[in-house]
Amino acid sequence: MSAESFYLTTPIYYVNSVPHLGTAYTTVAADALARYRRMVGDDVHFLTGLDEHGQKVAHAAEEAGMSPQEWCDSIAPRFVEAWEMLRITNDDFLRTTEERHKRGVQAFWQALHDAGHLYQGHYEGWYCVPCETYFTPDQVSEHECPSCGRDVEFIREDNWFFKLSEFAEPLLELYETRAAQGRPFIRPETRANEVISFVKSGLKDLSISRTTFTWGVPLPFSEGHVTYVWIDALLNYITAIGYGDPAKADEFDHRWPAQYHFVGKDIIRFHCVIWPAMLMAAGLDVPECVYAHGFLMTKGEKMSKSKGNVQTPASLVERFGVDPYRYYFLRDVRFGEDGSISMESMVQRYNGDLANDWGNLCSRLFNMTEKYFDGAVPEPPGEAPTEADAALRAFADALPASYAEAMERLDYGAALEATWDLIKDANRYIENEAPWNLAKAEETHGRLATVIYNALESVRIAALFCAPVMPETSADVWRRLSLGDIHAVTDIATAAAWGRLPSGNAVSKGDPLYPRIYDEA
Ligand code: ME8
Repeated sequence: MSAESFYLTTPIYYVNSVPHLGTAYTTVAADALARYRRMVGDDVHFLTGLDEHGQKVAHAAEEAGMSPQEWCDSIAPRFVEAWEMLRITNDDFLRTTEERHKRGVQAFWQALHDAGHLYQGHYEGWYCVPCETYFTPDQVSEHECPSCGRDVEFIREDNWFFKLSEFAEPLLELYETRAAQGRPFIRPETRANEVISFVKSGLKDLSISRTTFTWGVPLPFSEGHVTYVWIDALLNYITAIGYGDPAKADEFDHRWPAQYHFVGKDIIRFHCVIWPAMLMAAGLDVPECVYAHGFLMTKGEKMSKSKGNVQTPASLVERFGVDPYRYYFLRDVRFGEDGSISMESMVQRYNGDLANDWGNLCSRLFNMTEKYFDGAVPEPPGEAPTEADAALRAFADALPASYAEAMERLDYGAALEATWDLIKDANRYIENEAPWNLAKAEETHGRLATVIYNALESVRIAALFCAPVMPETSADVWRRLSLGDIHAVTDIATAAAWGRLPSGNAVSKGDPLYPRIYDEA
């Protein structure tokens, strides 16, 4: 295993409902990064999965008249299907009801128990089941959850507690040192302030077990206690790669710590406070970065299951296709910030960026190659490049570095914009060079070959950089140019070097990549 390990994760989603645009958003973003990192040669491990324990899931099962396990088994395939539909290339899919996970959770809490990080105590306070979160009396007014607004329950239980309060200083030091080293633990950095002030305000010890229901992983050292769902769920990031299994010690050492945990900003405290404290207590490294993106909003409101304003990814994929779906969310919403989504802007992006710019470039070029060169990539005669040739090539040459830099910042929008600079210049180039005029006279045929070659070469390179976000159409473009499997590329910068498109390759026209959508609403 010589390549660099690149381990990234999404949250594991609750199975109280089926996949929706919000959960798909995080998953698609992580997938685009995973695909890109494979294309730069990293040894990528991309994990997603399901959070199947806790009261919320138990309630959903009860309402459906099923056992919790039956309920989970009925919902899990919906996630698997949705991720397949969205061409998600996760390397693993963890369900917290799997033995490998339960074993790891028990090993972890046994270790913390043995090391003296836990004690038994009495918990009295509020609990929000939809958020699976404890709240103190001063955080709650009128029985309303301060996070989601729904009713909270008052619970009194004899529980086990984790001495979270002892980790305030080490956590603050972690945030500070990492920021000073230029590799912040919490990104985007604007979100760090919220976490820092929360930790500075003082941390309370955390109740880590529940005794009033049974749908969870039993604590190995105390009968009648199941682990609190969040501290069960967070552990998925290490149980999936072999924590707690001596036979997988090498895999664990190779993969951990993770490069990225992708999460939404709603669950930042769990990931930036509780999780690193748990890891520190166990003597394990903390992840490189927790990246908390913003919310997708529709008509000014957070899109959420509880607000009932969620749409299924399938309905949009049916209308637009899978690549345009992926493109829209990563191009139109600035990753890290909240973003409004609407059908209107999706149609606009589709018709403008995809049908007009990218799809049209491919169609007209493939057509002209067929018409003027019998459907084969022409051999350019090797004349000195004109200013326009040089300008087009400059866009292509600049792309690998600007794309890499944008992806380092997880600025998918900027990465796509850099790709569009090349696509737009290729369109401009064709307009200005007017191959249809060059085709009229014998003496301009050499120039015609150069122009078509350069434009096709731009298409080949643009498809490479579209591939992490739009895997299907990029692979299709490469197939039409008789090139190999775009998904097998492991050195994108070398693959993107100008002039690698072989002359003589058959070019097939095919159908338009993105047929225009006329109904604008
Ligand atoms: O919180 N916009 O699971 P969950 C953007 N099981 N992203 C959204 C979104 C929106 N409107 N709505 C949801 C859980 N998400 C726990 C996680 S991890 C150890 C346990 C995404 O099913 C976003 O990533 O409620 C958010 O953090 C996540 O779905 C919450 O998923």
